[in-house]
Amino acid sequence: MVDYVHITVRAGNGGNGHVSFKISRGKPFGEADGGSGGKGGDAIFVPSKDLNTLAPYRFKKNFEAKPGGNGGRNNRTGEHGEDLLLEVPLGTLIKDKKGELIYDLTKFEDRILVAEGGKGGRGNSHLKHVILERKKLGERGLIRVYEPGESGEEIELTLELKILADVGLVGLPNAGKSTLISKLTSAKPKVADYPFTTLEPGLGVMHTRDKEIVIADIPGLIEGASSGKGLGDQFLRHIERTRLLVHLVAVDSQEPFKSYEIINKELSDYSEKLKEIPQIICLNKTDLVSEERVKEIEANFKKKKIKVFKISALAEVGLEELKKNLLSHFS
Ligand SMILES: Nc1nc2c(ncn2[C@@H]2O[C@H](COP(=O)(O)OP(=O)(O)O)[C@@H](O)[C@H]2O)c(=O)[nH]1
Ligand SMILES: [Mg+2]
Repeated sequence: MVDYVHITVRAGNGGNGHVSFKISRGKPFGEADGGSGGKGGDAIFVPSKDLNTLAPYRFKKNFEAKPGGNGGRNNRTGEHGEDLLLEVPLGTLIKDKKGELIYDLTKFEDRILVAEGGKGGRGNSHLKHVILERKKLGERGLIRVYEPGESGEEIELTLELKILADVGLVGLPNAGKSTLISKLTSAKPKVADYPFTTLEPGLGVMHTRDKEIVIADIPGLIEGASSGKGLGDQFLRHIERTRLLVHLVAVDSQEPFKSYEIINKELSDYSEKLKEIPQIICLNKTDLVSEERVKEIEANFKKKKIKVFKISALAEVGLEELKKNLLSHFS
């Protein structure tokens, strides 16, 4: 998954000022009437609802806004160069070359200007004082003065994605995370009977009457993930900013409680922050084992004073109660 890139962004140059003269009676040399250049386009970051990786920046590394148009005769000002809109997922951190944070895009309304377009140069109609000055100094004939446009700003940036979700979905591969997110939200992730089907965090939005809750499915967590094993460590940073974790444990596994502990160890090994996020524990796939077995597993959790929800994501059993509890964390 692409969630860390270096790019160079350049704003547009300003347009050049124009030199022209309007000939009229009594003005044998004409009157300066060249317009000024337009401002170069700005480079602006905007969050996009359609992106959840930085993939658009994987191969293309240089981005440039349009230059301003040159001034024209008849005092015509050049066109404003088109701004460059750089679309990134919500939760993108924009950092400078040294790694200093410039901005953290956390709202869809955010508009972050990172490089400003160059000012247009003045045309000769705006430089009459210069022409006069030079005439006074004895210059004869047509005096052709104009200013070139200023260069647009250029900046080297690092983009780093830390997905912004309200809820993170964790659990060993095959626990049923993709299945659950597809039932709770309108997301349509790949579901398969083998680990590592999902190679990027899946995002889904759960709609309620008055809220939208974003859920991120964090794939690839296995033992050792926090120290780089498997793919999970790449995804762990994406749940650092969630307020709640839904932790799925498949009851048809050999030792469900151990699966639970493995994930928690990876979370706390990765960061103190992850350890502190409240969890809703779900025993999933209850349709696959006997009721006695489910009770037995539940008892293991109870011994440690851990409340569990019993669900079957696939058969959609227990999901309403889970939803209700989940929502209570956000009211
Ligand atoms: N019987 C049963 N199978 C399930 C349930 N939830 C998920 N599965 C199956 O378990 C496999 C792995 O599910 P998936 O959602 O891809 O797990 P993930 O790796 O955690 O994303 C798939 O074959 C799912 O159909 C469930 O509640 N009951
Ligand atoms: Mg999955």
